[in-house]
Amino acid sequence: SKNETVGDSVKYKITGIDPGAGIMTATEKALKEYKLDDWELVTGSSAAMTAALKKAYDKKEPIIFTGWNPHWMFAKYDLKYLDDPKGVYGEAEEIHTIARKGLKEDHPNAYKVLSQFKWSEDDMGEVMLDIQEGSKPEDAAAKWVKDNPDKVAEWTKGVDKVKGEKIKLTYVAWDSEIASTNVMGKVLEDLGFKVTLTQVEAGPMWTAIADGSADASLAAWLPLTHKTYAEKFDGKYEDIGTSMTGVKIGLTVPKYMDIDSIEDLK
Ligand code: PBE
Repeated sequence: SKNETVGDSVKYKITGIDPGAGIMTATEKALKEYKLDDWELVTGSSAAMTAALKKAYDKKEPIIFTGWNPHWMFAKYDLKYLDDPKGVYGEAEEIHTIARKGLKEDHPNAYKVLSQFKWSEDDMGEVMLDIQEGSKPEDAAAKWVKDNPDKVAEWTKGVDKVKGEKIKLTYVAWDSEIASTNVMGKVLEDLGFKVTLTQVEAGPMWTAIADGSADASLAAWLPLTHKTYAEKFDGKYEDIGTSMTGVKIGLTVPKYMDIDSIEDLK
């Protein structure tokens, strides 16, 4: 109806993802700082969130959700971030590669590739879209690696092949990290490593790097998104490279919604 508020139209719910994600912590903080006391952040998963987005979008219904880029959803739908005048979601974020202590000594060649890993939002977007359109993550990754020998050559510069050294990468089932982790897995495999990709929640992912049960993760978003984890495990992991800059998290809505700022949710 005409007098219906945005809150009424979405039942005061923000569609979230897995509870360990940094964007969930940031959103709880946003609800406090913007005094959105009536609002609830609903926990779920990346897959459930994008399914809810598709459902709403197809009917032009309102939805407010925890978005980030790089993500294929911005290629597929017309979306916008809500302005965040209080800066709760930080400025430009970066994706970092973190490793367990001792990786450099134990697996110098893996360490070198991981620390040289760097790609663009468009690169990652190709892999993500391919997966979204139905390819298996490992197939999409293999295709990208085959189609991008120059990039792979930069990451593997000065790296020697090995014979069956075991490397364990850990990640969370975020679309962006499914893409990056599978690509790196393929690159390491091509170098002769026996690679295991272990999918866990964000807390266990950071814990595995800190206690050495996993070798590396490409899924650390800093400085803000994973600040709590970085502080908790300070001194127990190594930050060995930045794979992407200028990434972002924030509350996101379809462009057909008539709001522009988190303050409009009041
Ligand atoms: N994300 C994707 C993660 C980091 C990568 C933005 C959903 C998070 O919020 O922790």
